[in-house]
Amino acid sequence: MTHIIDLRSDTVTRPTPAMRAAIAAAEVGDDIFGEDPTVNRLEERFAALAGKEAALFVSSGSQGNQIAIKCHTSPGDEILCDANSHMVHYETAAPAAISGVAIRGLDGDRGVFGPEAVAAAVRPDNIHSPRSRLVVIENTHNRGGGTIWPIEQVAAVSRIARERGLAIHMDGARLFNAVVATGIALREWASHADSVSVCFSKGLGAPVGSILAGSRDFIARARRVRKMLGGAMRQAGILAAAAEYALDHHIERLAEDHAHARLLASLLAAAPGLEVETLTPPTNMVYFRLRGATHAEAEALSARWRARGVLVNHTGSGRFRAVTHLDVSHDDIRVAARIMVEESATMPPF
Ligand code: TLP
Repeated sequence: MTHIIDLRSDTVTRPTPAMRAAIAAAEVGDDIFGEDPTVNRLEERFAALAGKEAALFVSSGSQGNQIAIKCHTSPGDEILCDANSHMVHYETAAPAAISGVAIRGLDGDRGVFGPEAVAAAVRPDNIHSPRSRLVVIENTHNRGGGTIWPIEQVAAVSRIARERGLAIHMDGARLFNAVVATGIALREWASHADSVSVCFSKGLGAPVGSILAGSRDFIARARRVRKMLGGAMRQAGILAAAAEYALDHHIERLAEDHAHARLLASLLAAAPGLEVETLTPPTNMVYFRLRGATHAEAEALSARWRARGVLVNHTGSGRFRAVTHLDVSHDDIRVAARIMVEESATMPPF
């Protein structure tokens, strides 16, 4: 059987035997009664790590973002975020559907925008305008290339947002990748935001779950919204145990994923037909294109890779994303790169 090397996302990891043992041993209770000791411990621990008063375990990164938006806004408000954000492209227009808010997409540089963009986008207090209410920072930035926001830029955006009376939410689905790559602590990143969400089910290798942190009052409201969305769970400790295991064992190793991404970028850059966007990817994502190819041609190449056991995400219009994670080894990266380069060489020049 072909050995599959799955680079479509860091969401594809499966729990390790040790993580499964932690899941099996988890002490549980009914979390809607507030009686799951493992969930309670995870929430307290994460709140402390993030320097916030409280935290809430949620089912997914999207749910964490949407709960945050609903708690920070009222219908008719507007939120500001980079135009290439996850919540713009991949959350099914949930801000409009769930919170009744509009999104104003800012023109960031690989997902990063500055205080001047926020200042220019904040609406005047005028009965014609939506009320600008929330700024969302995605860090690391997915479609931007796994980009890490410079911490000074986070601080500057946060400062202007607060001056203008806007709240700040950080979509930190992969914030631990930024922590490991920069050495800047989670609480420092989070200090510039009113709420922060982090995923356990991506590079950290847990099967399910994300967490949202903020003030005590914010999290009390978030708990109600989570219930409204059908996201309150019962013996969720079996999932929280995996998340706790990930906090204990899978953070430092993200550095390996980053090294693998750099290796992959350098190997792919050697192929004449492939155009790698960043030779030194900042975290665990490599974005590249098949030079001059149409969407259909890129799909054809992706099918050839798949036939040889290498799965890569074609994000559209000839742009590919390969993501490194816990389930791909150094050798896998070398094998995958060789197959990708060989197959791309069989494509006609476009
Ligand atoms: N991203 C997924 C896909 O949805 C694209 C991926 O494979 O990268 N914020 C960011 C920045 C994300 O990248 C994602 C997931 C989420 C939020 C949502 O997390 P989930 O999938 O748990 O809802």
